[in-house]
Amino acid sequence: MLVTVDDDGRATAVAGDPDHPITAGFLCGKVSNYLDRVYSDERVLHPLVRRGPKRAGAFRQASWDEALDLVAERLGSVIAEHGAEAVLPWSYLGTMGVLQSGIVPYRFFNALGATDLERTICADAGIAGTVSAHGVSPEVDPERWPAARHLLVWGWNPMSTAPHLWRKLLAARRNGARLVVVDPYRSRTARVADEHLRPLPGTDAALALGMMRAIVDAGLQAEDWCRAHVAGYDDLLAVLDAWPVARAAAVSGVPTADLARAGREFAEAQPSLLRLGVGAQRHAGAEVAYRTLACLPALAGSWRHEGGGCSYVPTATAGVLLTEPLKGSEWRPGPVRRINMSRVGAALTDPALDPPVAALVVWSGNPAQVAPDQGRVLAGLRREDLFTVVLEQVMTDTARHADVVLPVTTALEHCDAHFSWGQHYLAWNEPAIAPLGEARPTADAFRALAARMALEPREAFVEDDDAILARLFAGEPGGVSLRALRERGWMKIDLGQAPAPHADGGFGTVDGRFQVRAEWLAEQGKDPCPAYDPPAEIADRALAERLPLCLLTPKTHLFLNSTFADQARQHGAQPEPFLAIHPDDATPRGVANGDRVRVWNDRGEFAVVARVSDDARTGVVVAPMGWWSRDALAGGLHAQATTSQALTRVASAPTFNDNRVEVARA
Ligand SMILES: Nc1nc2c(c(=O)[nH]1)N[C@H]1C(S)=C(S)[C@@H](COP(=O)(O)OP(=O)(O)OC[C@H]3O[C@@H](n4cnc5c(=O)[nH]c(N)nc54)[C@H](O)[C@@H]3O)O[C@H]1N2
Ligand SMILES: Nc1nc2c(c(=O)[nH]1)N[C@H]1C(S)=C(S)[C@@H](COP(=O)(O)OP(=O)(O)OC[C@H]3O[C@@H](n4cnc5c(=O)[nH]c(N)nc54)[C@H](O)[C@@H]3O)O[C@H]1N2
Ligand SMILES: [Mo]
Repeated sequence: MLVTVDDDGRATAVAGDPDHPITAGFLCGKVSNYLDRVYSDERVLHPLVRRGPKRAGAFRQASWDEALDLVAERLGSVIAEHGAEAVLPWSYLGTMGVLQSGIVPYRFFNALGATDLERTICADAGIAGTVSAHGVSPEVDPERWPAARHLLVWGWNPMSTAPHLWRKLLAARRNGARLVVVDPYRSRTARVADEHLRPLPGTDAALALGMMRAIVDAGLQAEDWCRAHVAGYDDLLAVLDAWPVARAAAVSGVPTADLARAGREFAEAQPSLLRLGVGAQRHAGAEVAYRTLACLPALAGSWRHEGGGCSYVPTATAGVLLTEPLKGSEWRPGPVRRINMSRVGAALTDPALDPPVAALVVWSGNPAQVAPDQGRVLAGLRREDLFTVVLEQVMTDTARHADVVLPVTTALEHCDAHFSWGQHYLAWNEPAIAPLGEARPTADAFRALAARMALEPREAFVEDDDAILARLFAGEPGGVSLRALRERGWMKIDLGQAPAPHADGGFGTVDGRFQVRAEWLAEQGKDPCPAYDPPAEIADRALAERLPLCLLTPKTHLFLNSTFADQARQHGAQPEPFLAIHPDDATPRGVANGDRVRVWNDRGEFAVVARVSDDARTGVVVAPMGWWSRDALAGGLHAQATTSQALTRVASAPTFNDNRVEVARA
């Protein structure tokens, strides 16, 4: 992003860097008006201290000194009473900057000996599955995607959620590639695809097994390549024996002929690319599902060709900045307990938890909207005996429940280095303007707090951004030097990845071969082979009697999770949450388009406006996420009030889309 700053030091424009090979001069609908955020009336520009009960959300302005003293004193008394594990940090990637989100805040909690947060809310179940099969890999570089001739987009809505990568897919389409989307919902991407397969949620592994069986039935598997580069190839063939196409069709709800044709086309139309999103890994069996899905491009031999193979989160390039050694886990006084971030609702309300969570510190995240089982999360945040500190740019629903809000800078006001979720570049974040009001970079706020609490080792909190970055980049990770990154603003990570990185194997696994079997699971007595590991609630027939509909809560087009939902342009274009419901499900319930409906299950309920159309699949309703409590029709609650805190069977990740509900006219 390029920022124009006037002589008075005010930013006047933001634009995409035209030279950047991915951005190519274009900013997405979320950040193209980033200045509206920087200069928003909603910015928190001074420390705030709560007045009155938590529900009231009333605050008074305080000085940094007063706020820091208060936090230091309250955290100190929590630790004196319950021990440091009574302090729970909660954060995700509100910024992906390694300084603000990662290194410095982590130092603070490690030095305290606080509870360790297990951060798996996003893509982890799928990563566990794909890494088991590929090892750590750069996967298929998006800059190679235009060479692909067949695009299989699975549980991913890039037109909304990755508009820059979408343009690489469009380039492939201009070159003649066919686009097939696998998604129960007609997302924006599905709407413009050549073909749209609509499985029941959580049945993707069954669908993939059927597609692979169709490939083998037609003799289209890449036999020689698989014999050379796939460990456990015979195990895969044995699994497929049990998956006739008709069985896969019955489980997934995708018609037999469509399923079989999609499988054959993926093998025939080379180079073929499977690109996974996060959507299909939000159910109990998700790790197994992504491990099984990864077998499809291997069986088809897609990896032989430039632009062919499997892509998800390119772990080798995303992981090139080794922040772990700089986070100071060795300063912990001993082993600390772990709490999964998707179970924050339980952690804040479980009376048996010992020690209890007596203090919560949130940065770079908004658990009041993004964590499952919203009713429990809010009940926890409303505990008057919970001391909550939130470091934020704006008054989110989480911040409104804080005891102390510390104002932090936006990306225009601080320095950082960013990794990428989906492409191979590192980005430098040069501060363009001075911090607004009394806002401080998140890292500096934690440094100040550590000084107030006299945390050891002192040097860890004296070390400035430049010194930390110098250490992080000392070995020029991925061939990137800090000096070059700073000068240019962005640098491609070079891990020596070839145009077709795994054409001759070279996977990041023990023997360099693609691994059909997950030996790490076999050691735990679990089935190591590709399989259909069913979702929990979706596959529960007894529950389906009472709660017949599956609810999906994907991303919206113009918000970034809950970020930007407060901004006039984005909110104006997406003013209210909705529930997409198929006419076959709406009609028997007397629900017409535009009706207000009530959606509930045993965890909670919310009210929303129905959009009746076949954008939703029969049996599946869809309520995209991200709106704030003030946009809710009742009780400040959204679809998140119904989502489950249950985790995936392997990899301890959330199961947002493994969720049964019932709907009625309100
Ligand atoms: N505009 C916008 N962009 C974003 C974000 C945002 O909130 N808004 N968030 C960012 C983040 S944090 C992430 S992780 C990425 C995620 O980006 P995506 O991976 O695109 O995330 P989702 O929209 O959650 O899910 C994609 C699709 O999966 C479908 N889906 C749900 N359940 C299933 C299933 O069981 N099987 C199959 N096959 N499909 C299913 C949904 O209907 C949805 O259309 O986007 C990033 N970019
Ligand atoms: N139902 C349902 N729930 C979901 C998902 C879903 O698909 N469905 N998706 C999940 C996924 S993939 C993800 S990644 C999570 C996202 O969960 P979060 O990361 O909690 O999501 P955001 O709503 O984007 O909140 C980020 C916050 O960080 C703040 N922030 C930005 N920059 C900075 C900074 O420099 N310092 C500090 N201190 N704060 C900053 C922003 O103002 C914003 O309020 O949500 C998950 N929740
Ligand atoms: Mo995410």
